[in-house]
Amino acid sequence: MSFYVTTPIYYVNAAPHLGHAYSTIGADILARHHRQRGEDVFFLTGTDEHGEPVALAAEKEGVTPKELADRNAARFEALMPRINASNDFFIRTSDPRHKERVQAFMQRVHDNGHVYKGLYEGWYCPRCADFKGENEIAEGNTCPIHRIPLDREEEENWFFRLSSFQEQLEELYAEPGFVAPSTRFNEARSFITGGLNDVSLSRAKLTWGVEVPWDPAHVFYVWFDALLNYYTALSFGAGERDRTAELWPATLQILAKDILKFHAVIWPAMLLAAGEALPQKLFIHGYLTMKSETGEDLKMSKSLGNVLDPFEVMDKFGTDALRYYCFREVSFGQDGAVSTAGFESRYETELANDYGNLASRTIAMIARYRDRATPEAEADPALAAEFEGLPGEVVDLLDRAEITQALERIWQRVRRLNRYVEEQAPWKLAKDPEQADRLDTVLRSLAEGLRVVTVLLHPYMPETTERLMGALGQDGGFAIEAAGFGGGGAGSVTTLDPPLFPKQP
Ligand code: ME8
Repeated sequence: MSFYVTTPIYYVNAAPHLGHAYSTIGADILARHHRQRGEDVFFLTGTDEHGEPVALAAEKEGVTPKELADRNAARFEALMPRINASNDFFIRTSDPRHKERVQAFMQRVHDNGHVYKGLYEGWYCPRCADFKGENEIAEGNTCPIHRIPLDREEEENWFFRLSSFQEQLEELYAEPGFVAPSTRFNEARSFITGGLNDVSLSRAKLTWGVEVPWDPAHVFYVWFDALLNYYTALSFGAGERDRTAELWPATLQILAKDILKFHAVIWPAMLLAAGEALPQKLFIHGYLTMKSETGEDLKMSKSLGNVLDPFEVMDKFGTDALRYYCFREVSFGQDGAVSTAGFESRYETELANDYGNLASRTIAMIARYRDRATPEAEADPALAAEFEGLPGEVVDLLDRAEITQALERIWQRVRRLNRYVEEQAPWKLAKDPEQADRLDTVLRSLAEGLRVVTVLLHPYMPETTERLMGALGQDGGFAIEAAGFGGGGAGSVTTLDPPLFPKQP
């Protein structure tokens, strides 16, 4: 079984920020989870390098678009190992292999009769690289996302006959499924039921892009080139051979709501126009927001300047803490505010106290009372009952990309284990030789519970969980089958030094 997951490809007009890390970590958590299930996973991310957003930013900095793209693509590429993203490939749309595939694909769309030449006139946002419909224009002809004046554009373009896919797209949206969560599904469907107009496919004023093969005076409008990355990458980025036939269509495409229209409407229409299968599902997450200078919660974005630097956060708290925080604080699928104070508070109360302390205490008690050897005793059936069905719940939730809800279920058990320590008070049992068997049971149960949550937390916090698994002396690995309570061995523990989440000075 294969699982092909993608993130948007990010514009190289500036350096990466936490919003980009967020989508990528979300996709990574799912990729790692599906690897735990033994599936053939392919995880793609990369950079979107053509078009006006990049050309304009380069002009402003006095460099060529290629120079700017090289500089910033390197930053995005460096972000991936830094956030522990396990992407199988990093695509850059300036890659000649991508460009060649875009031309071949679009030639097919052309030959199938879905393009024509026409005159475009309308309002255009150079930052979105998007022509705005009448209902997408903010006061004073400004862009509602970037809050900059829109340009009035008039040019001769090649058009894509989007309108001719009206019926097929209505069918796609007849039943929920293609887009999640349901609010986004409804929004996507309303774009379609509102009636589709043909869209520009090329630009004659720009040179920074992929040449239109049947009219080299034009380059493709950047979105056509960009969306195709999901498809082209499989032919040259998935190993020695072309793996398109095995991996296409994508299982899951992750993106934020800012680019819903392109992915939910234009993208399936392009695929239909070329006779290709559609992705199985698009999951649309919300925005990470941050307080602006005026105290408003605004979408974190390069142009608004209210960004949290993921590198700084990771330097201070570690990569796993960032990964955890993002998906704990902001429910995947909704908007949510992040802040340094919120981050520090979760680090302290949840990572250092709930999980880190549980690990340190459990290991310390096994070391002290049982000379480092986890007792062979059977685990407590009452505690086992509370873990019953947990792996299945997590699998079901992650099948629906409910990353935050799955984390919450796991964390409920982390908290349960802490209460178990308090209830059982092993330090009291240790004082009474008649309670030796009970102490064995309690210590074994704690080690086992900790092992189970650690297997399930592995996709969220890969480094921490590996370290803890080593310290527990467990070698059962991270396969999802290992998440059954009672399946662990009687490992020999090692003290965690430093602790998993050291207290911050
Ligand atoms: O739109 N909160 O690139 P982009 C959450 N190149 N996610 C955020 C975010 C925030 N504040 N800010 C950015 C583009 N993102 C196009 C995409 S795809 C074929 C082409 C994430 O650099 C989120 O995934 O503006 C969003 O959809 C994406 O970055 C936009 O990145």
